[in-house]
Amino acid sequence: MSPLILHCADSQLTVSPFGAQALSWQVAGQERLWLSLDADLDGHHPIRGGVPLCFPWFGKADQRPSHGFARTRLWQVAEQSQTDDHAHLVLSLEHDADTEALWPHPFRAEMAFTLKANALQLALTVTNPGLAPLSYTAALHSYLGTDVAQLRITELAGLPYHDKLANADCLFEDGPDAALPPIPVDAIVPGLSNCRLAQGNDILEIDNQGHDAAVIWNPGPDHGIGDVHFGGEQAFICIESAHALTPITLAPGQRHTLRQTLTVDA
Ligand code: TA6
Repeated sequence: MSPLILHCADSQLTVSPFGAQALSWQVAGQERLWLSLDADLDGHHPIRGGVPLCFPWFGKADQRPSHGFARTRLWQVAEQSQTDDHAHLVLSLEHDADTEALWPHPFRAEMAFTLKANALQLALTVTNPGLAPLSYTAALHSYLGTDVAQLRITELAGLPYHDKLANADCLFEDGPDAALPPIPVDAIVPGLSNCRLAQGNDILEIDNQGHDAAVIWNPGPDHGIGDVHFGGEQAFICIESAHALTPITLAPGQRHTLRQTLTVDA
């Protein structure tokens, strides 16, 4: 279960087959993802940080694991290739007796990672191999490294969102002094496709596709989450490409791809 490492030019991606989870993405030596110092890497529990996959459901579910089982399953290598301008890896997961005990549906999931010199493309494709419709929700739950004290995602200004903390529909503040987002935050933002994390001249572009919402999450300092190391919440914001508002329903043989592309502006 050793991590898989991809290289392209000056960038490096580390992926855990457990959960098909990106753990580290470095561009010119600078880490772009956040991984908790207290992350549990024993291959039994969700790994806190990187890009966990939420599938076949997003969020909590009675008696079943939060965010589904994809992040706690061992995925298989389905494809691996390398050219001058990108490295490509596809991991796959199919239904079996264990997944059917939690979710009685046939499925095939493929998680593709494409690493370019200054970009990382993430794509979760789910195919319905069965004879009945298949419905699911999903997210690419990216933990992006940032200094929360300086964080300001201007694309959120004035947008409507569902506040999971308050269980209320709200609007993000607008205006020059708006805290965007206020921390702690657990916001489902319908339709948001593009935003950027900017710190001085350093800009990370986030582009979501095949989603119905972006989810913005940071638990704030009083989180009490055992595997977020002390003070760790100051160094990340989750910006997720999610299909969380309504389920995706696939007819037999149909497939859907949920994407997120992260680009470091040169
Ligand atoms: O995507 C935001 C969220 O669903 C939050 O509600 C929060 O609980 C977070 O994910 C982390 O969930 P986890 O199950 O990984 O602790």
